[in-house]
Amino acid sequence: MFSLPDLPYNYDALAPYISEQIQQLHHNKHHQAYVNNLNKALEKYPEWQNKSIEEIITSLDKVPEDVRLTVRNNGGGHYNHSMFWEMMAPKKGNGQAPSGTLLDKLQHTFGDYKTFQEEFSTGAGKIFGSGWEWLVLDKGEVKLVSTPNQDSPLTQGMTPLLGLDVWEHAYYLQYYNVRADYVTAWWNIVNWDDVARRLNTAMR
Ligand code: MN3
Repeated sequence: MFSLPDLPYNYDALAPYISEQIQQLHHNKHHQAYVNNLNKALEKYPEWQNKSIEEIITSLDKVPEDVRLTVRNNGGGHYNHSMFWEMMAPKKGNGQAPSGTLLDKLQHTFGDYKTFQEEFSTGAGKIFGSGWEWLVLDKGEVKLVSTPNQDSPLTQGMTPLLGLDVWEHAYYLQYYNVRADYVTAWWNIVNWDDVARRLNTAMR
């Protein structure tokens, strides 16, 4: 059975960019609900309960049909949010920026870091309704993809390196309808060490 992972920092650690109130609700209510709904959906399928969430997300087509959509939405929600908490970190002194292999990859695809940031932000702004903007590793190169709802790039064989939740529950209490302000603020708390670690693991 799946359980809610602890946040790797305090609920107020990402303020002022993401408020404590949003973090409390997002983690304790929304993420917890995905975990609860996933466990409930798998209740009568014990052979699926012992699989890792990655195994489930990469083999949704084999999940029993009567719970497949529930597992796709709630398993995806659990997987995406478990990563999302790690992909953020309290802002350090002079901010953080990608370096090393990660920076090389970004420059190869986008030309420079600033262009990557602009294209990612534009992608996040264009998502209609609820979904995620992602930087992924696909066939050895980094690129941007958007997914609707709680779908994961992992299901399509790509490795998520950095993801931004643009569901209204992720920002509305603080930024109201202005998603662009949330996206701009979020860059301050991207955990580049975590992104680099995911890239290095995926390239092994
Ligand atoms: Mn969310």
